[in-house]
Order: sequence, then structure tokens, then C-alpha cells
Amino acid sequence: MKFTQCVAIAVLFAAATPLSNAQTPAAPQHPIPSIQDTETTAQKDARMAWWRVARFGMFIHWGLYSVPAGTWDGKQIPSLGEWIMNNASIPVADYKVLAAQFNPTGFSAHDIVALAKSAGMKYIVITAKHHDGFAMFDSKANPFNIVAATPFHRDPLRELADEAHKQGIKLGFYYSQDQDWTAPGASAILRQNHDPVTHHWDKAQDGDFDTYLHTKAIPQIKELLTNYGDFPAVLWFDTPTANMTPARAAEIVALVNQHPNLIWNNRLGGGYKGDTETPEQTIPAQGFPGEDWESCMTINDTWGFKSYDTNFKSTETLLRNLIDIASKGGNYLLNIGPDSHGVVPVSEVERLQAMGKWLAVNGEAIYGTQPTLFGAEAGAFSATEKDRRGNPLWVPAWSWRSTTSANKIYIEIFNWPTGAFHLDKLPRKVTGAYLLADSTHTPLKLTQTGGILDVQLPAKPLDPIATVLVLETTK
Ligand code: JFZ
Repeated sequence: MKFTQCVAIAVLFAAATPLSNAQTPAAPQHPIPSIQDTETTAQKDARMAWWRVARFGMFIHWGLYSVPAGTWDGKQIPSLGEWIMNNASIPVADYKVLAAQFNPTGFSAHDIVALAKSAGMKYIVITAKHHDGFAMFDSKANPFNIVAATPFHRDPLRELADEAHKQGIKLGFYYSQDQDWTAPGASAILRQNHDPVTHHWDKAQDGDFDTYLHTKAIPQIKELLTNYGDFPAVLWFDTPTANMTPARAAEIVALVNQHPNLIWNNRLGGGYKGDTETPEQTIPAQGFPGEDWESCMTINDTWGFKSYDTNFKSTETLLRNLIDIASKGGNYLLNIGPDSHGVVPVSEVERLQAMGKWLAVNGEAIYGTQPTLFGAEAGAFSATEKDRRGNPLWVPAWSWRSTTSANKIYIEIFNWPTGAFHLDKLPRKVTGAYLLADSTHTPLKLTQTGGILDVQLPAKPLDPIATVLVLETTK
């Protein structure tokens, strides 16, 4: 699609959307306005509604890199499994040989969607193409893909889309729009020094970026946006470099503008903010007040499967992370890395199912809730110590968190107090209290004087990881 046609569509799009001046933020100078530049707050609220209620999603990093699984030429390659081609400077031709060895007959879209459902996850985002340039879908635009280049000849994105429909979960696609280590001209950054300037380690990677953009990236993004029914619900871009100029990013925006319900993140580049902040492997001290944000995290230390990475976080850590993130108004995109057979590591399955058990009882305190009305419970900035960026060091506290709904305040207690749970500076009148995991919701004895509240608790918590105390409130 020629740039001129994009402009035409943008103008059309802009013309189509009723602008109510009062509510529309000033549009940064984008070559092509994105939906964020033109939609009203009410329109954004409607578009983001399901995502804001969801709170918990599954990230899936799966691709050719699951074949070497962290080892190359008999050597364990440090850092992320999905970066093995870059970290081991594997020549393009040698890496492409892996496709013939990739036949994940253990892959079951039904089981993976069922796992996400059983974990209490409301959406899935899978790597359609990661930095290595291998497409995990049936791409007519480029033959280096799972249908044309492997003995598997099946499209896992098609199968996931069908299952996601059947089982009622949203499906999104991750697409590495800028980095592509097997496409001539595309970007490649050296991970360890984070400088977004291209470093090619193989002549076969040299070429023209616009050629890559127009012959691979844009045609494939078009395929992903049009070949999977009303999916994707989310498009997850990543690692933009200086190559993703505003003009080049605008060409991609012209495509996503044709899918007005699509939610896309802040990693397109070219000055486009997208819809969601995406802190990685961290939970921001106080979230991103007023912003939609999503913390993405690995269960062990790699996104893509590594056969010897067994440093799996505990279910307690993962659940308390989810609760911490929800209490700060964010979403948790928790990753799984299937192996080269398409099978999810059992340690990841067990932890996700355990999280699902807790959410089956306590989900009311997470899904569709608002952030805490308190805040100090999450921790404080140190008056003396600095973090590695020289900012005051955040010292988290892990006794309890809180989430909110119209007429309830939820207290997720991690560290069970003896006797009573005490709160002061309570912003609402409490009319009743009970434990969410107590199916009888037996009323708990409470005393409230002004903003000070004490709730008599049983001797033992109902759940060692987090027991939810529900405070019924009136404004
Ligand atoms: C990127 C990818 O490189 C990685 O392979 C994985 O897909 C992850 C979800 O995203 O990694 C990043 C990207 C950006 C930052 C850090 C890691 N960053 O901005 O700090």
C-alpha cells in the first residue's frame, strides 16, 4: 500500500471520528494521527474496557530458538533463550537450518488455551515473529515460516485463534517490527549495551531497511491483522530503534488504524505512545497513575525456552506480584516458553494452575477492580539510599495490598496479624466485613471510630499466600 493511500485513509479515519474538543488531548505531530490522537476519552474507555477488567494475561514466547534451547555448539549461551542467534553471533544460514528440525507435534492449542483459562488469565499474547525473523504463522509474504519451512506445516496462530474463540479468551500477537536478524536491512541491537543502533554480525544481514519494511514487516503485519478473524485484540510491538522513524512508524499506524478496536503498546517507536506502558521484569513502585500499564514478566529468567533454566519463581511470588500490580491499577502479562515439541514446561503449568485456584476463589478482588485507596502499604522511598539510576531507592513492604470496587474495599493480607487487622485514615464508612474465601461470608466483628477501623480476624489465615478481607462500604 503506497504512502499516499495511507494519508488518504488517515484523513478518512480522522474525518470519520467525531472529535469533541474538550476531551481530546492535543495531538503530538504524527505524520499520520493514531487512534490515541483522535479518539475521545469516552471512546478510549470503551476500547480499553475489556483490557482494564482483565488484569491478567499469558505471554507466549515460542519459536525456532526453542530448538537449541540455550545451547549452541555444545556451549550454554548466557542470557535470554530467544536471543541465542544474537548472543552467539550465529550466521543467518546456520540459524535457518533449525527450521528443518522444528516439528512441534506436541503442540496443542486446546491445552494452551485451557491452561490460560485455568490460570484465570483473560488474554493471550503470542510471538508471531520475534527478533530472529521466523514467522510462527502461515505467511505468504515470506517463506521463512512454520508452515512453509518446517515439517510441521501447521499454523499455530490459526489453531490458537480457533480455540480462543471456542474457550472465550482474547488473543493478541507480538511482532518484532524493527529488529529482524534474518532479513537483510533490518535492525539488530547488541543486547548487553542496550544501544539501539544496528550491529550486524553476518554480511547476509546487510541491506536496506525500507526494503525490509515494505517487503516483510508491513505485509506480515497486514496478514496478522486480516487473516485471523476479529483477532488480534492486542498488537505487541518491541524494541524500536532509530530506524523506526516517525514516517516509517506512520506506515504501520495506517494499518492499525483500520482496526479501531485494536489495543497496541508503547513499543512501536517513531514517537507513537500507543495505549499501554510496558514495564519489563519489574513492577513500578507506584504504577503509572492515570495510564494503562502492563508489567510483563518471566516465570524463570528467560522468555524463550532454555532447557537448563530452572530458576522458577514461587507461586507465592507470582500471585503476590499479580495482587501488587492490580493494587496499582496495572495488568500482569506472565510468560510461558514452550519447548521445541510445543510442550509447556511442567513447572510453569503447576504455577499457573495454582494461581488459577486462588483466583477461582478470590478473583472478585482482582478482575475489574480499581487501585488502592491507601498506598503506604506498598512501601516507601528510602530517605538515604539511591537506586542504580541515582533516584531514591524504593523499599517495598509486603504485609498487605488493597484493591477497590464501588461498594467494597478488598484487603489482600500476606502477613497475617495476630488479633485484629487495623486501618486508619479510612476514606469510607465500613458497614460489614468478612473473608472472601469463607463461602459463608461469616460477618467479622469490627469497630470503627472515624477513619480508624479494627476488624477481629480468626487465628489462622484461610490462605497462606493471600487471604482477602472484604470491607463492605458506603461512600
Ligand atoms: C524485549 C525482547 O528483546 C525480549 O526478547 C522479550 O521479547 C521482551 C518481552 O522484550 O526485551 C526488552 C525490551 C525492552 C527493554 C528491556 C528488554 N527495556 O526497554 O528495558
